Amino acid sequence: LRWMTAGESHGPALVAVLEGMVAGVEVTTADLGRQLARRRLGFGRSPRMGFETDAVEVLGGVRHGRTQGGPIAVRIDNSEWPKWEKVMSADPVDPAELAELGRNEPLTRPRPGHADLPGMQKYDFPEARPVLERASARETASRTALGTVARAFLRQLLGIEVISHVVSIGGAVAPEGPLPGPQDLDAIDESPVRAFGQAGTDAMIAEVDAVKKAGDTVGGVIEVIAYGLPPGLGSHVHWDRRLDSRLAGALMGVQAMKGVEVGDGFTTATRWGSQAHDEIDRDPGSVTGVSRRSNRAGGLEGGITNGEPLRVRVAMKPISTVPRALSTVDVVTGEPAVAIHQRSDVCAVPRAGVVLESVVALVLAEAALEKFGGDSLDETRRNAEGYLDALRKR
Ligand code: EPS
Repeated sequence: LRWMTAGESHGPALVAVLEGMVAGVEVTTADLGRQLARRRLGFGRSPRMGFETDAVEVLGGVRHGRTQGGPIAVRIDNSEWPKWEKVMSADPVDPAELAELGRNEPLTRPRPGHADLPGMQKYDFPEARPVLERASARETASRTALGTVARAFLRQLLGIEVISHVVSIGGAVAPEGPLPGPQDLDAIDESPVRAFGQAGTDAMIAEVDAVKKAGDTVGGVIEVIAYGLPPGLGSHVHWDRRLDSRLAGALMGVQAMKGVEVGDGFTTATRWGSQAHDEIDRDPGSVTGVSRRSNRAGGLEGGITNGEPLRVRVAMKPISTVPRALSTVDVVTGEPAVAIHQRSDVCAVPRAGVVLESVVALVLAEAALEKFGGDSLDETRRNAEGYLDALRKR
């Protein structure tokens, strides 16, 4: 399975292609629209989220609500485009006309923490516009759309469900409690901060309010959980086949993510071995005939799923467009300056969860296709069921 995206934040549209998906997966434009709408939710979002509607169109690979086995292409229009038509035009525009546009002011005061400065240095740009257009988290709409196809595949293959919830925003941390399940996703989506439970929701809303009042931005930690995975996805045999390595890479590939933890990750490093691992019991009711007393490993051992829920936590940095602007240097004058600030999210953590779910779904769909192969959903399912039957008989 391969996925690629193109398009700028203020260009005409985002486009994305998913190649290698089997035929026969039921998915509709409305399904894509629903996930894109979830991505726009959340307390602390930028004003743009309120008016950008994510009109999505499937351009190829799906017919009458079913994937056809060919590349799936989607296009998500930017409703902002009319305002940016000249500034972001693919073809040359008369410089005199451009000079009159306030929107085209060169962005020469790079934001600390953003791709602005290293991007300008690397690509030899005199200002940050071409960097921020592509670095923007607007791009995550494309991966959310493709991830919807991956989710549909996983659900229709083996009833696999991928959910997420926000564990903390800044210093506000959700109290420890039971893990949310797929049945809790609606309640999580109804929380303005996508937290599981009222206490965490209240604390995180208060945190975002305080940050907003201070003219600042804030990050947080999101947990993604996948239920219903069979044991045996990924492999211990080579570094780039380990599922934890691939998940971490894909999750770190989402804008603003600074850390990934599998299962209890960093806490596990503080525990003694007897307290760190998940002891195994006989369990005739389970596919493998065994079950675990705990799931500190987060469903992965040796880079292979072990049949327990997959659990990863991702740390997101505060948005680097800080209203109370940070110190920088103007790249034209060389003088100290205040960093670019237009509008921005105060906190994008709640909506980032939906993106991370989509990315996890893509990686899991890829791993499932590697394990089970096939060209149609039915064939892949037969292969998966054959493997599970063999596991049960062992
Ligand atoms: C973004 C800045 C904001 C966000 C945008 C990502 O856009 P603008 O600069 O136009 O106000 O709204 O996110 C989206 C449009 C989206 O769909 O996620 C940034 O700098 O990354």
